[in-house]
Amino acid sequence: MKAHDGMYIGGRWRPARGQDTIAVVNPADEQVIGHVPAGTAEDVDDAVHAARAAFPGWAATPPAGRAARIAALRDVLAARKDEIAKTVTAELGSPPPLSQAVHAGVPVLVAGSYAELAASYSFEEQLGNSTVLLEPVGVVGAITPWNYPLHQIVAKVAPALAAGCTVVLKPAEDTPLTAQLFAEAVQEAGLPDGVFNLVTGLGPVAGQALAEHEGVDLVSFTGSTAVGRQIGATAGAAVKRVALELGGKSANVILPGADLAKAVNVGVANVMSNSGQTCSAWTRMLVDAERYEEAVALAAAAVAKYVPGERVGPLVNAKQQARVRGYIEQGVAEGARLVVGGPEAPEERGYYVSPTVLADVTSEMTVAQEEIFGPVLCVMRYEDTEDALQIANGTVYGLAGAVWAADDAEAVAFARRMDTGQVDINGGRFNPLAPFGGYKQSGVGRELGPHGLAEYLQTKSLQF
Ligand code: TXE
Repeated sequence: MKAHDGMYIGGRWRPARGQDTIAVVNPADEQVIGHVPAGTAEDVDDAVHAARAAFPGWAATPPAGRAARIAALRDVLAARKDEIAKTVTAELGSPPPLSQAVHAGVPVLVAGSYAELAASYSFEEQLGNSTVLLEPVGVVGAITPWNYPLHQIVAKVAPALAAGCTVVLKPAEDTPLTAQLFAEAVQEAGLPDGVFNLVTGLGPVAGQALAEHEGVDLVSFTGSTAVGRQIGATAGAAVKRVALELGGKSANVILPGADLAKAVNVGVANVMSNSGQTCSAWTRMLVDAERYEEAVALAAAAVAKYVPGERVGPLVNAKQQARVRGYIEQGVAEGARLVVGGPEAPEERGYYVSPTVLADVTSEMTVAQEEIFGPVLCVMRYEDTEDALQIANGTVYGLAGAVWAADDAEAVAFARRMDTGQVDINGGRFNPLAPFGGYKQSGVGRELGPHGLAEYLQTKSLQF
């Protein structure tokens, strides 16, 4: 795999300040496929300076001009879709069709939506005798995870650019090659030097230096709750803006009148996609007592079709594999019924985990409370609608969810009472304009669409 041995700073690839590198591993066969530089605090400092220097010019570029550059970026991402998909498959292990459709495809939609929003958004509004100006926050420090390597980057960078901010990105150490491809795309799209900068490196070194840098005005982080808490505290102490997109434990609520087979099959596909490494995955399936065993059987049959190495890829690394296997063991130890799958690794090579269904899961169990981040579905029984609501809302998280009912009105009535940021009603389709983000400990702030753009703006009012 092609890998740059420098950082993309100020519009060019420059040598890293330090000598250390990070090996990039293909999780499907455990082979090293490349090396990238491990950035230091000095690299981060260089990148922040470049972003600061570029900020006044980019902020002053009329929205239509910014929109044109974002549209050019979208076009490059679209033209290089195959290369992006191959790179994601190589460093994340995702099956090629998923890489094409989701990992390479969705960022084109998101970048396209921000090309349009940059041009159409109202950066000025009139309130009585005041003119309210919505101005870019400044330099954004973006820290992204590996689970959707390009989407996570574009979901932060595109709205930041649309708002008039400049960016320093520190991508996940597991998937830096996709981030380097993105930097190439930025260069090819002709964005002004320093508007986007990339520093690869380790979280506790480069990531932390970025989060703590006083030249950064807003930190946008997606990743674990533990690191998010730390970044939130650092930002709080410096009184700087922060957006956190953290974990989830979303409920797929199947109400008594719903089409059970459809709800179960779509629910299983949702959990198995990307090997379960999706923060918004519907990992808890809630079914009424009467149809509970039927649902478990349907789920088991659907999960059995997810053959490791074919329809479902490995986990990203050995640590995540061990963690997910540990959760399956713990679930069984705490009384869950293992229906299919289990903690044994299905392949000798590669960080695979068997697609697994745990039934008879109750809210007290660890697997019902903590984010597993693997191909593991927990099926839970409820007695009545109030019980279902209590179970659905009974975690510290609130990122996404689904409700299935006899009709949309019934599902919407239930969804209104859910403490969660996004709910799919009787199915639902991806909408790049729909705000995405957490209630409770799933995070702070929203990504995507106009709400995602607003995160990168600050408000000034002029009184007349
Ligand atoms: O996350 P980390 P990990 C959850 C999921 C998963 C768990 C652990 O449950 O099992 O987190 O994954 C950077 N200062 N999610 O260990 O460490 C790091 O380099 C600044 C949910 O991979 O949080 C990477 O770029 N940055 C999730 C990013 O943080 C630091 C996606 C995420 O890594 C840092 C991924 C520090 N001290 C994991 N330490 C989602 N919400 O989609 C690490 N980083």
